[in-house]
Amino acid sequence: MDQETLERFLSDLPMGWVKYLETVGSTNNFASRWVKEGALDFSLVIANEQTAGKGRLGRKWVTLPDSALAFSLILKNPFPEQSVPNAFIPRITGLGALAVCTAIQKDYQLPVNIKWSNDLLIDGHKIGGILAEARWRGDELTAIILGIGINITSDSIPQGYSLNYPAGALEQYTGCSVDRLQLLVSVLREINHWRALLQENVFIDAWERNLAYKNEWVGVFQGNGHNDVPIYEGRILGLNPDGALRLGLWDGKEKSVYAGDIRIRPVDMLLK
Ligand code: BT5
Repeated sequence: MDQETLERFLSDLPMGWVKYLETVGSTNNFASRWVKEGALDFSLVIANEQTAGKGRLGRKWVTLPDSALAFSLILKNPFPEQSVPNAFIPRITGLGALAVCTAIQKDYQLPVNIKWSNDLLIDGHKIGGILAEARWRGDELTAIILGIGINITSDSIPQGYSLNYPAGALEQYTGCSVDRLQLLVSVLREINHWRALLQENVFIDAWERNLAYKNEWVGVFQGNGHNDVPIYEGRILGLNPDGALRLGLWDGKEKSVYAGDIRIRPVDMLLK
């Protein structure tokens, strides 16, 4: 990959600024500086390697060279309508996750799904993640940086590093090699498509249809991964319009969960 090839591949898309980097700390941090410099909507920074890739809550995202996709897209005025309740902002994480899902489903006919809220799974293995970061001026949402990492070849899977979930890579499931640029273009197309529908019910419906572990018993864990005790346990029912996860609890009540990590809770653990 290089700058010229990247620009050629993206020529049919409504791109703002576009930058290819051989190596960077974090593409999200690079994009954050761009926002301050006045970057245009749909500006993209992509890196072959990240040395300080970020997950949520200060966690690390590992991007090893030549083996993965790691990019950040700047969405200015992300919502089609001007004045948008803050409750809609989590939909941007859904936008990234849904776009990766639908791109991989269309291009490779693979059953990718979304482990709420931001993990991409194939066969129970995490092959990618989303990190959406909002930028504000006072009360005004100026931009959202949509960071996406996807493991492509098996070399992308971090070794000797304690992971919070079993990791996988796309090529382990495709049975053929994956062209990173082609996949990037597909994901950007899907983002462009779903973005126009962000405020519609059809968007939440599609996000919900692609949720992993629907109707299964799960635990919700909060904190940066060292907490063994779930704050809630229940059956995944679906999503609220604001992107919160709807859990059905033991007592028949329903709980909306706004943050946390999902893990499957074996029934014997639940009965303890
Ligand atoms: C995420 O966070 O999964 C968000 C990942 C977002 C990465 C993109 S890459 C482009 C952009 N620039 C950035 O700096 N970030 C974004 P979270 O759900 O908090 O998961 C983080 C956890 O995933 C870590 O604590 C590890 O356990 C695990 N992990 C790290 N690297 C991984 C990898 N390559 N494959 C699978 N799991 C990984």
